[in-house]
Amino acid sequence: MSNDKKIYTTPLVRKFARELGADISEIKGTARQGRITEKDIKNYIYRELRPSDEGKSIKRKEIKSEIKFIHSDFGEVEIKDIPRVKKIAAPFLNKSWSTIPHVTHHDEIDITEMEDFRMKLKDNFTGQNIKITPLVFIIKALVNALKKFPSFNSSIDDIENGKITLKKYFHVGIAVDTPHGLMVPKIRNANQKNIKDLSSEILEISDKCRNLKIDKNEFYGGSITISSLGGIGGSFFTPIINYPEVAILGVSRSSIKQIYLENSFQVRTILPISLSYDHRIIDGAEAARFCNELKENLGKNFAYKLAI
Ligand code: CAO
Repeated sequence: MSNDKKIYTTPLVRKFARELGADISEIKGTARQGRITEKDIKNYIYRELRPSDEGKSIKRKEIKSEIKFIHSDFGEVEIKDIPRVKKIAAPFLNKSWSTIPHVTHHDEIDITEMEDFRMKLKDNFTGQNIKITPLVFIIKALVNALKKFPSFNSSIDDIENGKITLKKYFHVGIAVDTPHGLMVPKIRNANQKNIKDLSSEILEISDKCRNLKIDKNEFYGGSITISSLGGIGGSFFTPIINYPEVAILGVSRSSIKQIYLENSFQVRTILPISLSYDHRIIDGAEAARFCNELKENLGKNFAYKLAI
């Protein structure tokens, strides 16, 4: 207790503070002449002893270095409900972030030829230009890479028994931004679909998500997830693995850059990617090789083959 501050209160309130383990010298009284009331003690406890995740109290000392104020102490605030979808997703994100040792590998892919090809795509019947986003090619490239690197298409939810589940299917999750929050429906058997099918399926599932028409079973049973911010912007980020998957591919917005290639500067279209992976099962070298494979699959020689 500090000696240089006179404390005005009743013995009963002092006892109340002692019982709750509150240091009365730290409490600001709100009654006349700064007198401390029982309500001041309660408010102080409310601020200092916030419930933990399990609903139990954390000891005051443990959180002393954390929040020492409430936001409304500093000005007007508004308390709103967190959207339902975000509330549902929160424990999954928590589990992933707190239990998976994430590493994110960043890389850049030269997609100049792929983009030329994509811009020239025409409908076979009408001859009209068709609009297919880079994401569709990325799905194709990713599936090809998964075939070569099966550990990226796995789950290790039975780690205690030392077991890994390798999936023989290719169900690619697509993170969809909706007004209700992020949703991750799956494109089932992406290996069996051509770019046109994939393109219309992305439109269909993202539309269903945005209109809350998607079946919740579509959120389960994935191989790997793509989180594409390419339509929005940015270069490089650290996507959180969609548990129980072991990797997620973050895609940012491509840009035109001058690159030194074959003894000269050339203008190329460069796609930034960020691959987060579970370091318990995937090593850094494997992640780098996986990204090299993606580069091959989206690079000069592969765009045409993948499109078929
Ligand atoms: N680089 C440059 N341009 C890109 C691009 C990229 N990597 N990816 C898409 N684009 C372009 C598209 O070609 C399209 O261009 P036009 O308007 O000229 O035709 C435009 O950006 C918009 O594309 P899109 O976002 O509508 O379509 P998509 O197939 O790329 O993505 C979907 C579909 C569902 C993934 C997307 O709408 C979406 O929701 N993205 C957000 C995902 C997200 O929030 N991730 C973060 C998760 S972690 O919190």
